[in-house]
Amino acid sequence: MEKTTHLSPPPGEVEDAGPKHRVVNGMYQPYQLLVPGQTYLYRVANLAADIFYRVAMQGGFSNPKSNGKKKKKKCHTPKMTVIALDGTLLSSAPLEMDDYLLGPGSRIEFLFQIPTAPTKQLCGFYDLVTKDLVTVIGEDFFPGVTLARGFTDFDADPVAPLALPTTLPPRLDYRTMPVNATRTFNFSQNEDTQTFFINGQTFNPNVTNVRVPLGSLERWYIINLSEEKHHFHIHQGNFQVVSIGGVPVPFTGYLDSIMLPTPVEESKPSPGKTGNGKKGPPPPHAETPRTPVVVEVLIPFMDPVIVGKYPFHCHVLSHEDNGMMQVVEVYSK
Ligand SMILES: [Cu+2]
Repeated sequence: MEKTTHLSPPPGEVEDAGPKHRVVNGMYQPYQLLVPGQTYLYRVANLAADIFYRVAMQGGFSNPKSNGKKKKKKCHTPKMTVIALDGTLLSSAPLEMDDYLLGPGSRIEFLFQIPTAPTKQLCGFYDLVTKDLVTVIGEDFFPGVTLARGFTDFDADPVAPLALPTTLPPRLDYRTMPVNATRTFNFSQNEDTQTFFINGQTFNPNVTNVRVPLGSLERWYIINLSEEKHHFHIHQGNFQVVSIGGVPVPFTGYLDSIMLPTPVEESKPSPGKTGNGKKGPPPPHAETPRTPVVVEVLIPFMDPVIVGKYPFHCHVLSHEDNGMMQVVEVYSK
């Protein structure tokens, strides 16, 4: 943000529990003026300890010069052209996104281009926002808010829009390589004691949980057994997401953190049918079962600089600090 201001948060918005005001670069709703036709690169990092963002761009209000003369028309908000996630360029091509779930520690870099004529498509502002988000089934609800503002400078001379990139250097797809080991990690928690576990254990800095010979490619199945979102993060490198809930994920690049979805509520059994084809009572069931979602990743332990011990953990800090962390050691063969 080039031009910023400090604004007092509106009174009455501070909650005792839950997220407080979201600040960007330490400021509440900083703003900048945006030139029609100009391309902007936004680098957004979630540096919060324990909240999630669903970031998006959102435009509003058509040309204010038409105020009072015509009805406001819906203006056009371009998509985010994402070029990097978690500090790493995507593979082969940018991705166009409407929004992106940014867990603690996650980063996104995207290009955003302000439209030019026809003026009716220009918005009066293009804000960086976070959309409504639920992180605990039935509980923690983070309402959407504006994070940073961008006001269209209608007095500026428009610039000719640059052509946005359509290609990026290709990256290695690890699915083409042999896997040396497969491991499973269950993330769970005890609601009563607010203790958090990986494979039933809390963090012990004196224990090395995983030992990996340098040069290995490992397949990790990471499973969230609790009713709260967790956010897996590993130090010293990144990984490729292969599937989520058994559904293959196309290769678009690497991450170093990923949200672990809460178990999926299975669809309720459909009402049984009686012999005459009419709906009968539903089949008996005690509780609606939930199926854990398996997140499958491939992790390369190949760079000699990572030899040594380092952690992987949930990036929600209150979870990590209350047990949800383990130590991996990469050793030279
Ligand atoms: Cu967590």
